Amino acid sequence: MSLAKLSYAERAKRHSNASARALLEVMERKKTNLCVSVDVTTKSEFLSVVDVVGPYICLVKTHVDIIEDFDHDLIEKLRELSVKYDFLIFEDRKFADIGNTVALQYSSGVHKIASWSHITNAHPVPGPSIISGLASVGVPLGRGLLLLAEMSTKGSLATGSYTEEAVRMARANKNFVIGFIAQRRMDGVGASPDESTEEDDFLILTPGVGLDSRGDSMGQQYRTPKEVIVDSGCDVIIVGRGIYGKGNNLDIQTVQAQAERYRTEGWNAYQERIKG
Ligand code: S5P
Repeated sequence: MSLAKLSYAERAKRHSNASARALLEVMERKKTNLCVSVDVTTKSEFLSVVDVVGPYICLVKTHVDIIEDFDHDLIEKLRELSVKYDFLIFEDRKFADIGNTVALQYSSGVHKIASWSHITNAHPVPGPSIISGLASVGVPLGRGLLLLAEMSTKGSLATGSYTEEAVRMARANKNFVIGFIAQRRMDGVGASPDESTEEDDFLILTPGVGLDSRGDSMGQQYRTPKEVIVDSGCDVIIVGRGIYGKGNNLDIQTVQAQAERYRTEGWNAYQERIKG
């Protein structure tokens, strides 16, 4: 049976990585495959968005380096909200350096990402050493890594053999690499004809999702939850501005209504996929 037909609950049992399992379990428990990307620049806006979208999401995606008044109290409050509303945390750090440097960037500095973020991501561009560098910090903490196998932007270079190589790197590191940031399922991608990939179960988290717009003026491209979940077989929809608008005039009631709307669209699409 194709993995895309299995329920999130069934897939949770196939994962030994604690973060992958926890994410699939929370998706099933809360009936949501919505991840909200909270790309706002102040602590108070950040916490008000998370507080209002909390009930509708499985995952909060952060860019902590854009928050002007970042401090560890913000992380404490985010952790409290993640317990209160039952969601996981994904710092979208997009690591891209040599193993030794990324291990330091992941564990140390102002943000100490590994200490609070269940999931993070990396560009495969440096090759497998980026995975071993990050794994030296993340594996002992039960963290999970996503590789950017594709991107949502116009003219992205992450295509063809680059994407295939990313999937091969993931297959060789399944204890830590739990899936991809990508635009479609990656089942069998880059495998040699005699290689069995049936045991693979990579999570596909997909940004570039919007119901009211097809893109922005800086190369972003949007598809609907149905296109992403049903047509392309992805697992989690990542939505930013579709939910909180431009961020400079947050209307909390609209944010809540949009989160509810995307949650419903994403979950209906998933049900159509597993039943269809
Ligand atoms: O290919 C990608 C990968 C990522 S992680 N395209 C993306 O847009 N992202 C991130 O998803 C991006 O950094 C941003 O935080 C979010 C999309 O935001 P939106 O406002 O366009 O929905």
